[in-house]
Amino acid sequence: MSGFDDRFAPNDEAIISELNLFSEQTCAELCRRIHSLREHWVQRHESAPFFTLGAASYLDGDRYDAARYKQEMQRTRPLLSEHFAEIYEPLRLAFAEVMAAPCQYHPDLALPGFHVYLADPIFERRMGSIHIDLQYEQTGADATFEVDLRRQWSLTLALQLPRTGGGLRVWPVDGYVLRGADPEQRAKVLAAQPKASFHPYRVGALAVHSGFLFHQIAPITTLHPDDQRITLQAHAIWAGDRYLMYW
Ligand SMILES: O=C(O)CCC(=O)C(=O)O
Ligand SMILES: [Fe+2]
Repeated sequence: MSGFDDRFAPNDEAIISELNLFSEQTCAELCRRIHSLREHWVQRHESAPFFTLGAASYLDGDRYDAARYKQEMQRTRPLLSEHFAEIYEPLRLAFAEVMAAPCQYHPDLALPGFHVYLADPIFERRMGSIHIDLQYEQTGADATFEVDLRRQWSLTLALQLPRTGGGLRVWPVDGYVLRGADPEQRAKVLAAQPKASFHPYRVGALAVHSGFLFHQIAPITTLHPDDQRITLQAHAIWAGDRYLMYW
């Protein structure tokens, strides 16, 4: 195998890799389009302005409701395909090229979609949990494909970032081996580790990581009233002879 897989195996020190994919102009246009579809956003926080556009296995998946991921996928797929057709092919092809392996979308898995955070003081404190990415287990597709759970990648492409920037906090702890541990034990291991490092995103660049190191969306340093954090979100998992790309 070549490319990313060699250099960014789980536990590798090189945590996040970056690939320039879209121009700032394209990203701005994509954000305008995302806003024009606002009636289709789903609010994911009880009060704060955190939304998604598209079906997300970690939010709509099996863990909550076996039918919801499918329903949300069916509701949003035509919308995403129609309005974002030009991003899915470049994303898939770029990933396939760096991985030197085929990659496909599949009708049983949701297309990559979007996280949208609008300005709110709460996001200076916290924007998301400390977690690892085990999304695939929530898709309900595990019976359909034979996948290698350990060979997966998490992809984020920033389309718009807060004025003070945005990115990911990453702890050098492989959470996969701790996935069965109780929260107390996990917290103990995390507390014993060095501080998280901060990995800034750049607008238009695709950030790729294994998803297995504990990570968390970095809070906004200083909020500005017009701040927005809009990202394209995807995961890829190895299915024997190709990667499946989904959300
Ligand atoms: O938005 C991001 O920067 C990453 C979000 C994330 O970690 C996830 O959705 O699993
Ligand atoms: Fe994640």
